[in-house]
Amino acid sequence: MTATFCDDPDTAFRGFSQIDWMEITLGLLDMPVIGDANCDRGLTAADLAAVIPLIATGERSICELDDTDGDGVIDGRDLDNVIAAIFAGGA
Ligand SMILES: [Ca+2]
Ligand SMILES: [Ca+2]
Repeated sequence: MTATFCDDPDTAFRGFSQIDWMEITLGLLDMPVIGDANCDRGLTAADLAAVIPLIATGERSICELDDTDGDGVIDGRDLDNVIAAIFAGGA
């Protein structure tokens, strides 16, 4: 990889700022939502429907945001946490 530097600090600064803004915007869009069992980047009642089969089968969601307490197991505590988070957020 080759680094390219610009002699004009104003141009270099503007270009750098634009890149930073894009990275910040993309970063916000990609923020994980703990309890997002259906991996749609939101926390809604649909996550309840998604987490129940995971409890029954012992499988994990593709995005692995279903384990709300971080114990490595999807169980009733995760279901309770998803319910609490949905009601806390007013969903
Ligand atoms: Ca979701
Ligand atoms: Ca868990």
